[in-house]
Amino acid sequence: MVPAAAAPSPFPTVPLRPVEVPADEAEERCRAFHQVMSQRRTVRDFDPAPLPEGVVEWAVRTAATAPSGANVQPWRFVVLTDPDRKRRLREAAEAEEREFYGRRASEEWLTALAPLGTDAHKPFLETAPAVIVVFEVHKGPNSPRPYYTKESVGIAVGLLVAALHQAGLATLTHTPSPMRFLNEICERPAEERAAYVVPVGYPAPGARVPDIHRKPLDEVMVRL
Ligand code: IYR
Repeated sequence: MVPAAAAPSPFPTVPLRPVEVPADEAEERCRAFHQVMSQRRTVRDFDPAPLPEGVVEWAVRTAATAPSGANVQPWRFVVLTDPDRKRRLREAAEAEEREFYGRRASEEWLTALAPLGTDAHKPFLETAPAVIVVFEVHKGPNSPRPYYTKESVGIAVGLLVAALHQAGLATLTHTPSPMRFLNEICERPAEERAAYVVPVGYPAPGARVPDIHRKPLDEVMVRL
């Protein structure tokens, strides 16, 4: 049977403009992208050198191409470069982290973190030339109700990190908790809730990272 044609949408549509890649080049394109992304590492030791012109803007534009629930695009990216604001951010984040490492974290959690070498000191919040604070935008006087907010913002941050990485920049997805203090530092209204703090910069010369590895494909993919 011939499937019935879909009813025309009463809302405006435009032709899709697909990225055209010959099928016999698709695997190579995926492999090349994987090669670049497999070099991404979370970095905690930044060079204070400023970022090249335009990089943050293009990376945020890329992040904002992410799919989002009902196309609400419930994100806001606050780029902090001012040393005084970064210092305030570091002080407030370190106060939260002292609570976390000193009291709130379970032994199990601290054991899981041990190979990463993290502690309550967050000098990278000042040394990185830029810190992008990513907010979820909830319903407010000027913003509609979002849907699948965490999923949407998570995908956007993935694209942000990928865009910066392929431009040669290092990032760290830092998640202080709770994050309410960020509204004041970033001058954002109550309906915006910080979800990620992403220091960005070149890695410090000689920076080292934990000797940890990614799971092989057969541990992460199931084919049925
Ligand atoms: N937010 C803390 C703790 C922390 C938690 C996880 I899960 C990590 O993968 C890394 C750190 C901190 O930033 O130190």
